[in-house]
Amino acid sequence: MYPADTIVAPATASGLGAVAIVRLSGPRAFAILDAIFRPAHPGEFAPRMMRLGDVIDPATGARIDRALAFVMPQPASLTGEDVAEIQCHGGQFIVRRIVAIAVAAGARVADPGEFTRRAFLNGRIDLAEAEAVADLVAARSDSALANALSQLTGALSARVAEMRAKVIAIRAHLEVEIDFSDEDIRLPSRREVAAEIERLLADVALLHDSFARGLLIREGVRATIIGKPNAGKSSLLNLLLGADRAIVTAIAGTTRDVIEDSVQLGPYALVLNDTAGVRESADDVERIGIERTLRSARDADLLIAMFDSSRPLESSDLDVIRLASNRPGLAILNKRDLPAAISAGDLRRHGLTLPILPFSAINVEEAATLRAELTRAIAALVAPSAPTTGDQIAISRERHRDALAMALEALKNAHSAALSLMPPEIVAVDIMAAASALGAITGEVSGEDILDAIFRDFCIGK
Ligand SMILES: Nc1nc2c(ncn2[C@@H]2O[C@H](COP(=O)(O)OP(=O)(O)OP(=O)(O)O)[C@@H](O)[C@H]2O)c(=O)[nH]1
Ligand SMILES: [Mg+2]
Repeated sequence: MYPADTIVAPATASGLGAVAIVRLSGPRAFAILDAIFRPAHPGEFAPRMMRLGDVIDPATGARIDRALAFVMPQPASLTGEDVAEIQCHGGQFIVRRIVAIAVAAGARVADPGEFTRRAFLNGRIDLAEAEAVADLVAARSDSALANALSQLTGALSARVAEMRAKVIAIRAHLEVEIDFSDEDIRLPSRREVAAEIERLLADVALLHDSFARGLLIREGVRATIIGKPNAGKSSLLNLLLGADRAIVTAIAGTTRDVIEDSVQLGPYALVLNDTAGVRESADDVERIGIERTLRSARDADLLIAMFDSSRPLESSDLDVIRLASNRPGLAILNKRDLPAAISAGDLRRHGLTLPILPFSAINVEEAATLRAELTRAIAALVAPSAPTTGDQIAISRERHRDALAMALEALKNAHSAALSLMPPEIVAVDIMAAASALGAITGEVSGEDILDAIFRDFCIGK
């Protein structure tokens, strides 16, 4: 266990704000609050009831701020310990002073993530829920928020617990076989056990495979705009951002470097990269730019391939078609306001497989169509691969993916052991390995090192 001392930290971000919160947790939280907070009105603190008063420095009696304070007694508190919070005015000097007098009164400044870690150690939340706290705070889109929130409120934990319960049930069947194999009772046949394991394998695999889309939801989808010089890539970026982010000129080769910015599309965060036009170039700067284009295109989750409909196809267009082959994305047949030199059919004939949107990047009114098409492309990428009956939760942490991979491995071993009529004890070993791999996700089994790694990513005060 951790040392039962009392910790203090600002719970709000540094910077100026109307209000800041200083939080105390531990056995001396209430005693320290009593020492540094003088209520304006007589009476006692009742749980979760705000009181007005003055924060004072007990050493000098000096008033530091007029503030509100409340207490949450253990065990039904944030951390499972006695918790006190002071809502003071949101100046950094005030916050630092209050933390300093709390320390002088016996508290210790909390380590990053220490409040959440204590909540975990006291059984207030499990490990997957604790991790979701960090994801929720870091969320940059509605989809990331929804996924983190459902994990925070236990959806992932419930799914994992359900799978673990099935593993334990299989283990119980094996126990029967171990204990009663000499007696004349009906035992579940090995085929039945193998079939049970198979169903479970499918469940675990589904959750394991949700990692790819969970990561896209959490981090945002990365899209790279590629096309020959002058196709209208930077115009498209600016249109999507609703701002003059990239330089647009009639000179081919205007953009030299990768320009990155983010935009919200429906519930998703899209990270857009505008790039240097793809072509053979003798210019050193442009060549380096084009190398960056290729790198960005390779790393992108989604490609936006742009073609200029007012000019005949060139070898650089064919390069773009090649870059886009077998990749998710959208093709834009731009400049449809000008007389057409090529059609969507021409692009198809040269092997383009992406959906094609005839477009004009200089027409603001077409932006809505583009947004809708891109949102559809992202949704296709982020949607669950198999239709699920339950919630559509997606894991987004490598730790969870690795634990599920271990569970899969163990279940596969158990499956083949069951079918090859190995002794039940041998099957049971693999089954229990699957159970503990699943348990690691919610923290049924976890070492200090794992906890250190998880809570290191938190900021102080969380
Ligand atoms: N008529 C018309 N002109 C367009 C359209 N889209 C872009 N342009 C013009 O085409 C020229 C090139 O546009 P950019 O957005 O700079 O093209 P780019 O692909 O970024 O070009 P590079 O950075 O050089 O690779 C500019 O003069 C734009 O105003 C369009 O839909 N219709
Ligand atoms: Mg450009």
